[in-house]
Amino acid sequence: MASFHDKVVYQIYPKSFYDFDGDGIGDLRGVRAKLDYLQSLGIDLIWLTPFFVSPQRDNGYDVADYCRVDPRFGTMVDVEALIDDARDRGMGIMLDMVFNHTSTAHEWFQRALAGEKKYQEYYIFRNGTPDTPPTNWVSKFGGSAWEYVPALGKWYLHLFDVTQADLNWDNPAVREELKSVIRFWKRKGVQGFRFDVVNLISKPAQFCDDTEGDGRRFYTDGPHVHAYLRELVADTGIADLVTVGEMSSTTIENCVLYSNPAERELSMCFNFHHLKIDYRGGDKWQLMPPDLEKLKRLLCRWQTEMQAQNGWNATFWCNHDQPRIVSRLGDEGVYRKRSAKMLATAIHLLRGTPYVYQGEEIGMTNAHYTSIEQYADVESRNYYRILCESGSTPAEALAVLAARSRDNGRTPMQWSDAPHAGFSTGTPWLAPSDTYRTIHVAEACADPDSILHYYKTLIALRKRLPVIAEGEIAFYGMEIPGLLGYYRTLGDDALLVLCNLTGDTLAVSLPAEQTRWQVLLDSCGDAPAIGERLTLRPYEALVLQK
Ligand code: TEU
Repeated sequence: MASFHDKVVYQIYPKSFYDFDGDGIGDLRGVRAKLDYLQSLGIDLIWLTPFFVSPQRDNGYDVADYCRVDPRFGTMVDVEALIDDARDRGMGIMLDMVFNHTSTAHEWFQRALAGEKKYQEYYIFRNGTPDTPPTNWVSKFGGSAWEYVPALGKWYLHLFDVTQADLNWDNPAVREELKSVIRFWKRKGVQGFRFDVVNLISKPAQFCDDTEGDGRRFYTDGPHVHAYLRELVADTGIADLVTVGEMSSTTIENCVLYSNPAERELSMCFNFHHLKIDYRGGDKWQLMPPDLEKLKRLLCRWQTEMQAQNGWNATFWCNHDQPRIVSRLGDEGVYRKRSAKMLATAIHLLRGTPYVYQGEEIGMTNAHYTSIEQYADVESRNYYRILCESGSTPAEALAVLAARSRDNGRTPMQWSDAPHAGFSTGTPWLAPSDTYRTIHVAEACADPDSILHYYKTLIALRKRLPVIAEGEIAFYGMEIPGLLGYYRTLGDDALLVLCNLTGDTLAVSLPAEQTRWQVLLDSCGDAPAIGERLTLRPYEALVLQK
């Protein structure tokens, strides 16, 4: 049994988790202060998004020094204490390695700008004139993916913000530098690594215009990505740690290679296809109601094909880049609790390692901001301008941000109904969601029927029933609109998971044998009458056990 199949990972965005020193920015001591809470959830690993020295233009995903702690978040002593305290409670720390790019404030880039050839070769510079970028590629955050440096007469590539310069992985010296970073943190005792957009690290030998798209087809799952990952893992000795790659616009074929143990790359992959089901024409900035049947088809394909080829998925709905799942696929109103529990069931019982993102376990909602000044995210601010310039009214652009902004997932963790949601005694760097007076951890701890307690149940079940961690998956009732159904089986053990993804009742027919199975779990608290004709209530998840 692979060591990570029965694990559950909890993701923390330290900036928004808990502010210990009261400056409005969450910090490492804040995380330490909440370790008992995390332990009570039953999780195994804590993934911390970057807290390294950074200008914070992209909230730490613009790293200026991989081996130093940004003073906003604390000190190295705080990290070491956090690793120790977590270990004492049976939890490991997983760090976020942003190796596709560095901040332009990184010493390497600064030395490149100062003319040092060695460091220019750390990045992707191309000679040129100010009027013509080397290619027509588009940055993920809007605008050209190239920036001109007049003093050098060169352009540099940045797939993300202009202050996030892409590293040149074809240069062995770069790969050695990054291995040193891994070794440094491994020595501190971390238990795992998450690799940011790691399938974008290998760029093509020739750069040419993309006449069909934004350029991604040339660098996504690029030519040497598998070789580079194998080398990184082998040379740093992290094959036994838990490693997860964030894969942008990837394919199943590639994710099998990234995560099949025989390939010696990573433990598992995040992919985002199931979260693009409400992008009109594939465009995040064009709203559309979620296409639930497409969601089912995607989950079914990824689950069954990864299983067939011995790949392993990281399963998730939420992270710091995504709007909140109850707001997106569930219900913010009367069915909030029930829909959050149904969505949790759907994810936790799939084949893969589930990730819980801070606040998801209490059913936190979107931010509900109403003015552009409330947003902090560089992507949101860029796209607000782009949308307005391309004909949207400010009200229309704000409606898009309200649904799509990454800040929806970054509002302060709601600990209590105290001012600023109990997150900070200072003024939070980002305003809490307007829902914090009713949705918070203190309330969830006190309510035995809360979403929080349901998450604890799901996490505990994974430890108790090997069929969840190790069983096979097969989908059920794909033809029934609105039903996400699947079997999990391991030897004589079996589960049938039935999720009503809709806000309407749903009629489901069951095979005679399954009508005799026991009810293991129900997101409504009580179970419906089990028979060959079964009616699921709005957003009900029902789990039957053989
Ligand atoms: O995200 C990668 C990424 O592609 C996301 O930006 C995603 O495309 C976007 O949210 C959807 O619109 C990772 C990090 O998770 C993100 O926070 C960073 O901004 C990005 O890499 C750059 O490091």
